[in-house]
Amino acid sequence: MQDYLTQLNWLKQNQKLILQQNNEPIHQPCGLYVRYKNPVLTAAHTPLFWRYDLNPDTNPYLLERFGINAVFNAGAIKFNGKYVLMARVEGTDRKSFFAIAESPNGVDHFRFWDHPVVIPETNVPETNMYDIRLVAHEDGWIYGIFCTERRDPAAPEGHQSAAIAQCGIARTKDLLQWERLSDLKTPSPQQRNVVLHPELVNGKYAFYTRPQDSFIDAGKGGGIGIGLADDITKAVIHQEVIIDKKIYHTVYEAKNGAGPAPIKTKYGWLHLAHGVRNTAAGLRYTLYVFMTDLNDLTKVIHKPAGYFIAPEGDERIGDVSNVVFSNGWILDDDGEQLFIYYASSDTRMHVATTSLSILLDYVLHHPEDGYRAAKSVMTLQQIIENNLVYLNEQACGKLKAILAI
Ligand code: M1P
Repeated sequence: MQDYLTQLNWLKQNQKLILQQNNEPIHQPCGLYVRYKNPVLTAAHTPLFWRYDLNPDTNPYLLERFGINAVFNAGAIKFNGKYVLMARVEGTDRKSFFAIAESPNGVDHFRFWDHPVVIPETNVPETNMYDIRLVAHEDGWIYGIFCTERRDPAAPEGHQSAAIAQCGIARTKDLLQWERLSDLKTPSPQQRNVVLHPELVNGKYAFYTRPQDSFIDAGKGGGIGIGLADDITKAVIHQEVIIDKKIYHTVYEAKNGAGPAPIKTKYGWLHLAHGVRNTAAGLRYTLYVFMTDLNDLTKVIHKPAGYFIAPEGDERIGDVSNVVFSNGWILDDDGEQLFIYYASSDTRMHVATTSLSILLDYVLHHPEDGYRAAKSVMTLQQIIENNLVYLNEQACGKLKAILAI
């Protein structure tokens, strides 16, 4: 019994250190956002009473009975004044489920609620569910749009990783009780990274989609699409229009996918997405930003070149290395402070903070991709030329002095 208590105390103290640590901002040279020193959620944040049978009679060695492998790809929402993440919690058995953690300030002290979220199954139960987007829709419901995955029934016995991914839909008013609706039907054999637009479009529900040919490869499909469904309870999209396609030699050449639901601004709808490119070391996932027209959701009106957030330092390493992925952000009640929640390498959750003003400046003014090296050089030459003219003709002495150091 003494050993049991010593071990339990050690576990408790270790977790306390993680749960109570304050986060520290790390300013970034790009100026676009601030990263933070510590991840906001990890497997170690999950309650001990999830992982251990705490009864010494039935677990005399205090062994973990339910291992948690990773906590990542969280949907996000501000709810009852708290910053809420609905994370993909992956057990050591590889199955994912959703669990909610909340923080008083959005950057640290995230604590899991006592119970995981129970999402009812459909009559064809999925094997796995993940990557939920939380969308406070204008119809008054909070929707959870997630990936639902089942083994491909047509796959031969020897092929045990062939899966079919589709979009699951559930809704709630309190984040506690969830009503499961029919899975989204689209013309595509596979769907992942589906996101619900927060407003009705001509009285219909608009979904951002990511049609693809097979489970991993986008194939001839791919790109971020959009489609309309008449009825959210039995949502069917008959036609998908690709609004942001994959393009050769970009950070989204292999595939891409919508991130959280877009944010409405006076200039357009602001989108965060992930783009995937091929490298000799495997796929590399980064995040990028674009804006669509307020009156025509199919029209991309601004798109900075390249990535907005890429994996850095420890973020590069994990179960699926060289990945950042985001399916949750929170624009605070002041309409300005923005919390971007992103996962690194399918292992842990981080936050980056910025303001809507900065993000708008970025999306409106950052140079667009010219798709050729020569165009990049022209863009750079223009920046240099503008700077030289400014420094020679208008810049004040103090600015010149700083640059001279
Ligand atoms: O492993 C990286 C990501 O891979 C998938 O994203 P996509 O469908 O764009 O390839 C998702 O399974 C995601 O969960 C995962 O983080």
